[in-house]
Amino acid sequence: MDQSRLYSVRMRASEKESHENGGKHISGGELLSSYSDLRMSVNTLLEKALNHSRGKPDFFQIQFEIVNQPIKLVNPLPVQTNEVTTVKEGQELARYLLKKTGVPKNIIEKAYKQIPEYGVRGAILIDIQTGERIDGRTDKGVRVSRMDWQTGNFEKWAKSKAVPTNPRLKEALVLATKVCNHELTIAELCWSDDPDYITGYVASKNIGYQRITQLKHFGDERGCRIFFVDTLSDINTYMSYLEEQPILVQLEEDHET
Ligand code: WAQ
Ligand code: MG
Ligand code: MG
Ligand code: MG
Repeated sequence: MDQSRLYSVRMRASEKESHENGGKHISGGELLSSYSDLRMSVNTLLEKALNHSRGKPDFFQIQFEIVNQPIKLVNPLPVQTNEVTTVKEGQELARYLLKKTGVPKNIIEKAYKQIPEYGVRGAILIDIQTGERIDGRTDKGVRVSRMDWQTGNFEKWAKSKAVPTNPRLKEALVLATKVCNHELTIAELCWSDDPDYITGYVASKNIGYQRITQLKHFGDERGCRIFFVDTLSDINTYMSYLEEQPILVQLEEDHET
C-alpha cells in the first residue's frame, strides 16, 4: 500500500431513518485505503453494512477523503484473552482491570450506572476525576477514525501470537491501540452492540488489550464504549486526535520498511 497517499473511508448505516433523524444504528466502519484499493475498500464497508446482525439498513452513507497529515505508525497493544464462565464473572473482571489501570473505584461505579442511558453510535468520554461525561456529543458520541492495519502485517502478527485472524478483533485492537496511544487516555471499556458477539475488553497502555469472553448475554443489542480520560486542559485537541490523527498499526520490526 502506498502510504504517502492514503484515503480515509468512513461508513455508517441505520434502520428506518438516518442517525440524526433518530434511526437505529446498524453498522459503522472506518479504514485507510490507497487510491487503487478504494473500490475494494468501499465494497468491504458496503458488505459489512448489508450483512449485519443488528438488522437491514434503510439508510447508508459512505465517504472518502484524502489524508493530508503524516501517518503515525504504532505497535499493537499486547493481547491477552481471559476466559470467564458467566457474564457476572466477566463484568467483575472488567471492573477489577479498570481499577488496575488507575480509574478510581467510585468513578467506575458511577460510569456503570450511566451505561444504560447511552445508546450512541460512537464512544463516550468520561473524566476520571469527576465521573462526568465530557464529550458533549449527546446521541452521537465520538467516532474514532483514520486508523487501520494492513492485512499482511496483521496476519503475520496474528500468526506469531496464535490468535485468529478475526476482522472484529483486528478492528477493535486497531481502535484500542490508537486510543490508548494518547497520554490522556487512562483506559477503555468495550463490548459490542451486535447481538451475536459477547466478547469485550478492557484496554490501557499498562495492561494492554485484555479480552474478556463474556461481557453480555447473547441477543443483547446494548453495546458499550467508554474512554476514561484524565482531566483535560483541552478536550477539543483530544477529540481531534481521536477523529483525525491518521494511525497505522504495525509491528515494530516493520516500521522502517
Ligand atoms: N469510534 C468510536 N466508537 C465506536 C467506533 C469507533 N470507530 N466503532 C464502534 N464504536 C462504538 C459504538 O457505540 C458501537 O455501538 C460500539 O462501540 C460497539 O461497536 O474479540 O465489535 O463494532 O477482541 O459492535 C470487541 C471484542 C468487539 C473484539 C467490539 O464493537 C475481540 C465490537 P462494535
Ligand atoms: Mg460497528
Ligand atoms: Mg466496529
Ligand atoms: Mg456493532
